[in-house]
Amino acid sequence: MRCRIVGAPVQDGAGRMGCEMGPSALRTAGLVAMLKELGHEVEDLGQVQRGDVRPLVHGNAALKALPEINAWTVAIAQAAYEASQDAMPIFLGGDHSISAGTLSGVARRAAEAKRPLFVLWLDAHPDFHTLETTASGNLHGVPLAYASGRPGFAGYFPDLPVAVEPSHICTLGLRSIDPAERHALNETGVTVHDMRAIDEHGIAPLLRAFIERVASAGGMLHVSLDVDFLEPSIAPAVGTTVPGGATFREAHLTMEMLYDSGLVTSLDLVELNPFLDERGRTATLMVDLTASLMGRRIMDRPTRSYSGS
Ligand code: DIR
Ligand code: MN
Ligand code: MN
Ligand code: MN
Repeated sequence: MRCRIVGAPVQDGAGRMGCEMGPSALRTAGLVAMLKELGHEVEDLGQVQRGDVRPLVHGNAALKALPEINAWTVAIAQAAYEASQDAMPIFLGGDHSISAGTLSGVARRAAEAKRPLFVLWLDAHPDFHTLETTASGNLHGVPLAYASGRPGFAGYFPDLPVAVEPSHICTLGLRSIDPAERHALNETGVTVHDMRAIDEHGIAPLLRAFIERVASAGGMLHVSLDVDFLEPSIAPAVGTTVPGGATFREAHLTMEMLYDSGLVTSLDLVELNPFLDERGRTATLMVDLTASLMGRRIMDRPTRSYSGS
């Protein structure tokens, strides 16, 4: 497969500094060499450059860095659209606000290809706040709401070329949801598998059911992997750790099943804050998980190929 690496060194969407070093840490942990070892053709496009910031004032006084995130989203959406032409883009965050741009760009690409876009959101949080409902004001808490066309972003975030259908979104690993997000998730019909569902059923049947839906719809699949999806004891380098996350094997199994599906057309690796790490162990784990998503196997398994690319 042809992969394009796109660095998006955004930190203004998180509550603290450090995520701008995320792309460097993922590259230092050997991302490009790993992809080449697995037989992929890799092009590293370097870092997205943020465009000009214009003043923006919103009624929610808690919002942080709205003009900056608006400008980043414009630039990342365009970069994502371009990088997804005849290749699988891998976006290196940066905090999760980058996904406002990556989803916008890949949704535009999918619409042009006349294929439905599905999104797998691997995260402790749903990031489903609007600009009105976020209490922290950290804009890494809004990208999924923006990309799925929830109201209230017009004039503050760039106009979405095409929204992701909420019924095509599956969140997996949730364990920290604010009341407004819980309400909106129930209303919009996003598929929600919280940690309790994973405990009760196991991760495999939940993920398999979603993969089957994507396959039968002939969909493209964007995977957005937030470091805090993982249990903090194995992935400490994230600003918003929440106990009780996916284990090492649950996370690798998720990635291995996604590889076997042949459906993944784009990937975000987000929220890595190398400043909080011990010797790069979280960056290394994120690269190893990407390896499982891109074909590293323990023993061989049958794979299917649905995607045209
Ligand atoms: C919380 C935390 N829901 C917020 N969100 C985080 O600030 O809106 N997202 N940490 O990644
Ligand atoms: Mn997130
Ligand atoms: Mn999160
Ligand atoms: Mn559908």
